[in-house]
Amino acid sequence: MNAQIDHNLEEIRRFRPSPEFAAQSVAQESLYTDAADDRLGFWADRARELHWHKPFTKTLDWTNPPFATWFEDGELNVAYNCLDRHVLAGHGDRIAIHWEGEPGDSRDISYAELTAEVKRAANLLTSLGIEAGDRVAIYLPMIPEAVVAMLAIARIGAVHSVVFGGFSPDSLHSRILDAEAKLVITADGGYRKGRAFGLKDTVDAALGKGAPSVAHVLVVKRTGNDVAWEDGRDLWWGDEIAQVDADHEAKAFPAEQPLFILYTSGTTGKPKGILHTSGGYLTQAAFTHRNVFDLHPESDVYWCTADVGWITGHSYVVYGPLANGATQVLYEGTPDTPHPGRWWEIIEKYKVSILYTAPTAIRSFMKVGRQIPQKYNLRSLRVLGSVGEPINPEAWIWYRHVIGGGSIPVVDTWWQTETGGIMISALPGITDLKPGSAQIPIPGISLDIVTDEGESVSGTDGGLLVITEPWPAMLRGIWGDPERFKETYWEKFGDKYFAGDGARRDEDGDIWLLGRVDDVMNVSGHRLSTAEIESSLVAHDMTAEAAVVGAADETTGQAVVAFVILKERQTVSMTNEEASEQLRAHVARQIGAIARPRQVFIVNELPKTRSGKIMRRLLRDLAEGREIGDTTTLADTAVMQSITDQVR
Ligand code: 6R9
Repeated sequence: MNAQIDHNLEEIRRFRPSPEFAAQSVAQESLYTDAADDRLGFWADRARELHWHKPFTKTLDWTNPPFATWFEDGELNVAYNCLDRHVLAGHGDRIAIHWEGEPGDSRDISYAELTAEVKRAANLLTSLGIEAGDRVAIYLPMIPEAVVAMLAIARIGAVHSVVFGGFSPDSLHSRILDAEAKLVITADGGYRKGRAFGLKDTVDAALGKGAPSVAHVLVVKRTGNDVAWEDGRDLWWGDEIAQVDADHEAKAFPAEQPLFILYTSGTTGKPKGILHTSGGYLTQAAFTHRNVFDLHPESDVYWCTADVGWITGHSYVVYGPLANGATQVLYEGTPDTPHPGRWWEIIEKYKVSILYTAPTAIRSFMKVGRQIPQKYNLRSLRVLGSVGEPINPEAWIWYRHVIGGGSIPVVDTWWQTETGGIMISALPGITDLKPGSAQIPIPGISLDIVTDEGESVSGTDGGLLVITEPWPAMLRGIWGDPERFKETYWEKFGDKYFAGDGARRDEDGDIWLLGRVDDVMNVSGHRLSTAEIESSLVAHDMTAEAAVVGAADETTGQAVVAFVILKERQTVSMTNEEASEQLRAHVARQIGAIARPRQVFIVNELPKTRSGKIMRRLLRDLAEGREIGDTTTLADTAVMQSITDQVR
């Protein structure tokens, strides 16, 4: 266990909900008792809070594990639940989205307006030949059209695959191919750090590598920069949407209709297409969003800072908040553009009351200092949330005090792309909060911490986090690869879902997450696979061999550190610094800027076991400046000394 985690575990502060907060709390203690008495009945009741075109009679079918179905014989329309339902209930004038562009342009969109736009977009998709079950790739910046596109696809029973706008042509290409997308929705560009960046050009490059399934590319005009155009294939979103009918009736689809695929890094190089379906997913997204954030839709202004390219953007920007009729902020750009107080300015402008963000962002604000947020009026805030990686107690306390004014709840939420919705979190208004701990499973979720052999650990021992019962928003599989689904999550323990995280309980039974136990890194809350970056490095002409580790980093949680052996002929023509710089740029180009290694060390050897496995644990020791651990299983024990000499 590393020093930081040891430090976390000594944390003993507790914060009881204030009586005023508890008195108005959405969540009630009875949620826990109801779920404990009748878990499936509890989830069925939550599902019935949605609108069903055809009510379900069956809750869970787990007769063919690990393939679950929830509410199987029911029928609903996900977009109807997020839009029409609120308009019909008389909330059409309520703002759904306060959109803020990075350059300072903004748009307020009511539920009635959002519904109207989604209806048109649904008609447009249909006119382009998209049918229920077809896959559509979305490669957009954080603009309202991203939300409109997702909901329009859902409305016609098609399946979206959102690819984060920072991914490279190669990454986009492999995702389009894997899902056999028929259509790509993109923009001419977007704004980031004060500059317009191209998106359509990346789509062109991706499709240039061959993508026979793609018939059309719909392009939203955002930045107005020049784009190449392929007649017949490329269409302007604005032109097309003006020509279609404004009316669209939401048809019912089965509860298990696929809703989206979202790719995430695994332990091998190839990203996994995580598949989510409709009824169970929406049930858990809506329930957790309402209760974990204490959402009062008539008065709150909610802001989740995640990009729609990540699962947090799916469940807690699009589906959870809109299913609950929330008013939310959507922001296009970076936190420090055009000035370091941009986020706080947005909170003041829209009177944001609930903020959901990541520890990496909080730590970077801590570095800049409290004098920046202190210039703004943040008194509208009443709930703060954290997601993506463990939040260290110092950051938790800073968040509560500097951003939250010292007395409002901070909830740390543990979950994954695969879980679809929040699984572990305090409920503000009920739980005594403990900085650094994600605390307890939400009502209706059953989990455990087990040894490598699958036995429950005793007391406060560390172990592996498993989910012991199926849950509504669970992934239904890996797109096109049922075997990999079984192998990755179920083979290890048979009937329990293996999350890939280490965890332990403290004396109170609260859960502390201890980080990934596999070769997946967590950089600024984004999952990256060591294998994927290694294969990118090795794909470069000058690389002979590469090993990648995630090293603890004060700001980003973990950082990518690479150790590379160059091919013989290269070493003469270039300095190590030049080679290292080229390789960093190469990875950023191939995978995306998020994967760019913090450091690339050029070395002559890598530490390997007799069976030839690279011992990344030793490289991590080195990258984190620790004394090198046990080297006795190395084939050549002198290797670490020689690498250390080259690196330090
Ligand atoms: C939602 C999301 C999932 C992995 C997960 C874990 C880490 C997420 C966390 C956390 C500690 C938290 N993680 N939230 N670790 N405390 N509150 O981040 O999904 O991108 O799939 O990542 O992130 O390691 O296994 P995803």
